Amino acid sequence: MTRVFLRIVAAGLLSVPFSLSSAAWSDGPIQVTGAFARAAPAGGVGGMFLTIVNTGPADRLTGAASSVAEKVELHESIDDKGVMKMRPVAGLSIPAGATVKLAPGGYHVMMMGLKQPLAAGGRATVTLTFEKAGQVEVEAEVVKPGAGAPEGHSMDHNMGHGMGNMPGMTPSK
Ligand SMILES: [Cu+2]
Repeated sequence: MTRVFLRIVAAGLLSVPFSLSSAAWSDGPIQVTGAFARAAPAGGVGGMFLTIVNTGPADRLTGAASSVAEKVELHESIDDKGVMKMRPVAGLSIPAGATVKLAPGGYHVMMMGLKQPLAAGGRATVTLTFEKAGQVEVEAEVVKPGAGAPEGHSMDHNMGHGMGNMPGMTPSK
């Protein structure tokens, strides 16, 4: 009796640090930080940007979904002879131990057919799907249209969709 009881207490104590140290988004090897989305009207499209930190084996981001949008796609912004365009990508590889940034001018999560406006100061939630890590929920802060990351995060560039010249743009891989 006593031994069993002690074992249960020990298990309880051991589980506490784990639950405390798990990040807000995921307790797996994939962590998402610095997520922000740009304000957009209902019916429109909204871009979301974030940083994926992979402490585990190589993985692949294969899709995204959100209750605030009809459809969510993974997009890549490309500079087509000086004109910024974007195109859907099937997935994004997340190498083992890598940090992958989805930032303005590069990859992003595109929320299409917004069911409600994304208002600056609000929040938007998407669920990312990874091949190995499964689903990771991300809550993003909504910033003004065309804005970069909220204060406290540093971003190299601050370009939106449909903007022309992007000197020194480096695709985020
Ligand atoms: Cu896009």
